[in-house]
Amino acid sequence: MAQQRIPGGKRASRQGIFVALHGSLVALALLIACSCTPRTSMPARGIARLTESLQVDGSLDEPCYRRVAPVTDFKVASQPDATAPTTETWLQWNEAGLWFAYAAQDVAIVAAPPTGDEHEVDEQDRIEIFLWPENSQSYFCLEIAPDGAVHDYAARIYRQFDDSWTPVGAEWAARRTTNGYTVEGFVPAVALHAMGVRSWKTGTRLHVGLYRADFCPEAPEDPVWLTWVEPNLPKPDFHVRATFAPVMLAP
Ligand SMILES: [Ca+2]
Ligand SMILES: [Ca+2]
Repeated sequence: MAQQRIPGGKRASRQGIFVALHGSLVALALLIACSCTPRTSMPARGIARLTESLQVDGSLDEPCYRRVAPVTDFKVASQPDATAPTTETWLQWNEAGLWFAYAAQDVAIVAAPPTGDEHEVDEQDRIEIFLWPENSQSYFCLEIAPDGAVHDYAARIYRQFDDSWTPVGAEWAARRTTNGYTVEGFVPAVALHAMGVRSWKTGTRLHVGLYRADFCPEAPEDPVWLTWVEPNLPKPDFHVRATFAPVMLAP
């Protein structure tokens, strides 16, 4: 499998892992240091409290999407001079759980309806959200494509994947728009507790990775990988703790 597919899905080849491990001393140092939970040196970004009802239907027409500022500062992984395609991500919370949404501009969508093989998402445009609870050895990954195909899995450093994981009670929906696609999702508090989030209330901290893969039909082996936090690796790889950011549930 091509090394370009390293960041998201599980199909990292031995060759891909070899490339990541030998890319540079920086990469090696990062990987060796990745034995437990993420760094907390970065200031935690507040997750807004959701104050209205949301329908998880993929349509971002609720007022909160105009009121709450989305994350927009995505970077193209391992390409410091490249401009990322416009991507907006909203994170919100309430007692029920965590709510997330993406609006992705994409002029050439590569996607297919869901099938029984969640790894078909590996070759599709998709948004990705990874959740890493405090003091956890595991983190949890959702990858959602424009036509609703989903790959959900639990993971440990380094690239130990468990595809059997699924967040009980979670909801998500995706739809194509005039200039790309949107995804809306919800992870209930009971699923967050099952992941190891000990409390779900104002002040709770966790680590979040926000990503996107943008494929082009003409170059299916060479997607653009977007990340909220750029780990500055020689090749894109999102399964390292340096791509996670600390967040905190705001009052
Ligand atoms: Ca909605
Ligand atoms: Ca695309």
